[in-house]
Amino acid sequence: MWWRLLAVAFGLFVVFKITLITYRRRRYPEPHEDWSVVDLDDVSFPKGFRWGTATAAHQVEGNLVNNWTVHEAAKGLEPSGEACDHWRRWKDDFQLVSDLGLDSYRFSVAWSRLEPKENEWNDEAMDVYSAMVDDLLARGIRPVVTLHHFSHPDWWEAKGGFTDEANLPAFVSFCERVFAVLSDRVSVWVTINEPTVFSTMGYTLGMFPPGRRSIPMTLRVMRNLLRAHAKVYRQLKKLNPDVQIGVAKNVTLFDPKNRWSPIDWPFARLMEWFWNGAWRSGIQTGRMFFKDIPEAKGTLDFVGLNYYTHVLVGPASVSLLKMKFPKRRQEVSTEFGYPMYAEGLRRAIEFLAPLNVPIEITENGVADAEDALRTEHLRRHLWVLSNAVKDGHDVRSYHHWSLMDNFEWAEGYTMRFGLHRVDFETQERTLRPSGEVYRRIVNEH
Ligand code: IFM
Repeated sequence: MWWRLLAVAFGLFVVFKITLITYRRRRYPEPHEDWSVVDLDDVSFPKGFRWGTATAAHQVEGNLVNNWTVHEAAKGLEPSGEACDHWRRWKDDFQLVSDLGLDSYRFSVAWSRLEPKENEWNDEAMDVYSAMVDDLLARGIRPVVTLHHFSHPDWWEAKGGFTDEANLPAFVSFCERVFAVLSDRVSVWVTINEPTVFSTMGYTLGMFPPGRRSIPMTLRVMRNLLRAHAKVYRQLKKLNPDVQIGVAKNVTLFDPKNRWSPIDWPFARLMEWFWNGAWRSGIQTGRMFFKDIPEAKGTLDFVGLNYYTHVLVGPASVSLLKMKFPKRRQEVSTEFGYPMYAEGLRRAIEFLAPLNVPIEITENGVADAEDALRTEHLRRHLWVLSNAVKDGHDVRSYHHWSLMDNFEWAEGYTMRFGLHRVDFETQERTLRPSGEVYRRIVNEH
């Protein structure tokens, strides 16, 4: 008798799981194109669509002293050092942007350069950023300024950085200072680059400064980043309501490693919520990780999308913690290890759409020293983007990461994301064939 009951219970369990998985597969599809039949030339973009490229201060400027340089030394990482020597070569680099025919350039300002010691301001450095803005505008290039892109002064880090809400006013006043000088000419601002990457890499995985591994601290930093964004947004809008202010959100998609597994599904959904959903609902509802942050509600004029990949997860594969990236059979691994999954760009756009603000693609690119994959990567992503725009998604720009090879954080100079190859011995920049392809596409559209 008992075995009959057991068989019935098992049967019911199997039916239940199959129903659940079927439902989830429908609700969270993971599309894959047959790229061999896609016409990648079939792209079009509306008039006014902006084409750009992006960099960040610590990755290109060189000779900075900040939380990152301290971390590089403490962990024995490759030092950022001179980087691309962009602080001296920026005019020539902007010529490269012009030569590509671009009309938008996203860069960040280095807080550690502008306020090397607490309350001691370097006005000469501010003049240089101001001259950069003038130069870009004279070239017909829209400057997009990021206020925090992973790096900040070491004196601020020593006080706890984003772990302590009491530190936020110092960040806000730095932002106000930059804004006071540049906002008459800069109309698009990114407060914080990739808040989830910053907090997870620095406080869960310990690969970014300050190299901690603590989930409670990660959550605290995530909330404080949202608070910081909200405070900066509200303060800057008071000073000049005409500018557009947003965040550059890294939308990494999480899919179950085994799509048949009833365990991998909830794991993927949990990761997705942690990485993407909590942030989006923080902006929508003013609540993040069970805490009220009412000032965050509605603080976006646009949302920046940094899209790179999807990550296949399940509890059995602690792939994320080991930074190992499984891929689907039909996918290609990029040099960074994660798969090329251009179809995910559409999903990332759809994820951000409920925020009801225009989307700017603030980053998309691939590490590819030999330039073997970049052209295909670029063309596939632009094809997906073109379809999303044709279908009515309000995406206004595309910024390729990056203008040139640069300091790729914990990976040092090993990961080459540039449209231009940089010889770090001579600082010579050479346009890669994929850069030429980008130039052609930009000029055709
Ligand atoms: O280089 C980084 C950038 O600083 C932030 N987004 C991802 C890029 C490539 O890893």
